[in-house]
Amino acid sequence: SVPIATREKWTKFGVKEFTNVEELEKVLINHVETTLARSMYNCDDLAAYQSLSVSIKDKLTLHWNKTQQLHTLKDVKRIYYLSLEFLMGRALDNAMINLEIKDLARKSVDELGFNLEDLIVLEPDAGLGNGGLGRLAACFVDSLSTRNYPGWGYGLRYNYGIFAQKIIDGYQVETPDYWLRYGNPWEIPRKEIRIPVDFYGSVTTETDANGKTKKVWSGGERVLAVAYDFPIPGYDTTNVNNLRLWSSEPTTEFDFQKFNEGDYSNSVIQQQRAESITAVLYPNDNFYQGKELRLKQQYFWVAASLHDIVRRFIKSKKAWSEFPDMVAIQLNDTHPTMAIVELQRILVDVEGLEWDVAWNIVTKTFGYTNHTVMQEALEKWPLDLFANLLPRHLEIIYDINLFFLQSVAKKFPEERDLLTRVSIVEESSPKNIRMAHLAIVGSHKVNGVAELHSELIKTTIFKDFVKIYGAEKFTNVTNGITPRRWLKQANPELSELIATKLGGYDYLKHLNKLKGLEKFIDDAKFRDQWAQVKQDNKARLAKLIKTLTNIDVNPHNLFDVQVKRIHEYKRQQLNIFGVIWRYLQIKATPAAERAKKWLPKVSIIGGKAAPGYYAAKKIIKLVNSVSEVVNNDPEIGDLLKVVFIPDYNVSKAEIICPASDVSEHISTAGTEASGTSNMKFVLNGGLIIGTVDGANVEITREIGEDQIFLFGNLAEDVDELRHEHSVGKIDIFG
Ligand code: 4GP
Repeated sequence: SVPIATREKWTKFGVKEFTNVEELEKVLINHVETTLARSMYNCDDLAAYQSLSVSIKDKLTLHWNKTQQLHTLKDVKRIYYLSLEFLMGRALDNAMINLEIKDLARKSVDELGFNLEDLIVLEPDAGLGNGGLGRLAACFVDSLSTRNYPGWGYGLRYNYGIFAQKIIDGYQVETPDYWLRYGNPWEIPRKEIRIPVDFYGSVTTETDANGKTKKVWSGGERVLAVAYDFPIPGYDTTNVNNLRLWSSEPTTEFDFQKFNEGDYSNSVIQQQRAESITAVLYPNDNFYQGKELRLKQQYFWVAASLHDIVRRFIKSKKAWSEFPDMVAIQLNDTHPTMAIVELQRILVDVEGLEWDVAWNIVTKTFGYTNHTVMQEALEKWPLDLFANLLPRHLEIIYDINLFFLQSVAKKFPEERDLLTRVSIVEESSPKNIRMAHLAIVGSHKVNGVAELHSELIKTTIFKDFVKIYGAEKFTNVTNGITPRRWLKQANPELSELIATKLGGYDYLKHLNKLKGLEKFIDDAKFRDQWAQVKQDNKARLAKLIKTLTNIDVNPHNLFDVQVKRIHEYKRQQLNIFGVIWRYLQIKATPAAERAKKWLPKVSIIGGKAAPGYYAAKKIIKLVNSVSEVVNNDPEIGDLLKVVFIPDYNVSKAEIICPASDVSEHISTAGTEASGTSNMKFVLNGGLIIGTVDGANVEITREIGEDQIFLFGNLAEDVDELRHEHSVGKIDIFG
């Protein structure tokens, strides 16, 4: 820090945050004229958006500084959420809402000649995630800040987020999402935080003066992890947490040998390889794809994050045994499982702790969240790939596995098959490292994401581990969503109406307060207002549909919505078969009776398919083909319309969720771990058509069975039914 004698000046001239319209106007103009080097003569909407964003980011940064100083001073335990995906969406509107300065900002930009709503929509979505898993991480960081937890997120700053989806001739076409094209006013580049991360190389054993042997990993390829911070504001608090995303850069060490050999361009190309690590997000949802670059991404991120976490701990000068009292690391799925191995490596190889002492610290530090029971999503890395990329880590995994299997053999001496089943190394050909097994063995708690799912993991994929560790290690933490984004921001009218009835916005932090609305059930005026809000939101969506697809839908007809990643298990095919059936039934009804018999309906489907997922892409094509036929059939008119919304993302979800009459959550029972859009739709006063799956179960318990349309088989019956189908016992066409 600066010399004590100078501090008076620092305090006196320290930046003051804006607190009123005029102060914000000054800050805005200042950023236009200096940061953006523009003026009143050439400030367009984009510049105004950027200037407003930087102005608000400045305010957040001041809060961020104070929060971090406070947490360091108080020496608090920190929770670190490691997630390869943060599907954040837009930041500006959310920041204004959480800081409760939206009206102030509106007035300021208005007085300077702009319209706030026009600026908000200029921000590209930060689409650094695929679907549920990534959006959950984004909701969690909002809640951690709002509830004043010292919580940091760690992820990757991909140059390209989830692809943009175009529909051409009914087919999905993927185009790159270069979301950083105009820079990103919401990030704080910390170019001075540069952490070296190594790959490949070899391991040697060294003996020190006392005869103690030590493993040394050296050689190979080195890249740098550079930090970019994203301040995460909480609602109704000045607590601002940090989301730290790593970007890969080449080291400045140049390969002089190559250079001297006259191979200058090749050595530059090699440096460029470093940048490719964080170039792009893998676009799979609920699916594992064993690419080396993906494993590199995982280790790069985990190594940089742990280095940061350990450095922060070391600064506190505490004993290593206190590490788990100061640090909790939550693994969002198995993607960050290498963190377990990396921490063990740091403690044993670098800090010189005994294996058992280190392992005790490691297992107390980590918790693992499972998000799916789908076999094709479980990560298994080929051993060869691992051995080549991370030779020392593989040795450590072998040791972890050895000690684990020894303990299992001791407890269950008669059960050799059990050892094969739970081993971290799968004895297949080629051999694989089972990341979920490693995550369970290295964590003190394992959780599922909804009641049913948390029960299922105990009886299916992790059954053997329940036998070994006991059921207490396996818990349930039902997913949630932030009501700030998904009600106040997405549906300002409804949120205001609720606030007038409940006497304020406290319910945005304590959703159970919504129960207070029950006493207005018979209040006719309130119900009319409620219905009017829904109507307005439907009109807003109808407008969006027109812009995106040129299809006219009547906002007075029933909106039936299914928006999520396209997946066979989520069963968009079931939905569209239902639409086809309805269409044929309408046509089979005598024209004069149609209007009486059929409720006019708009079927809305949206979602991305993984680029390599053939069946999912065919489903998209089918929906578009059905849409083409139905919407152009003059016999049908307004009775049925079918819409495929292209490029479904967070900002579109904010318009879609408030506008649904009914939404579909119809996965085969036992396959959707939780679902979170089901929560967004009910929170916005929509009804659900659903199967007894994921969080639908708990939603039903909250709202009552008569408030939800449940159908289909139960999870426990699905396997047998599937078997009966396969042996021809059930004739589906019978
Ligand atoms: C998703 C699950 O499919 C979804 O049910 C759950 O709500 C969400 O995680 C958050 O827990 N899983 C994935 C994935 O996105 O890639 O496994």
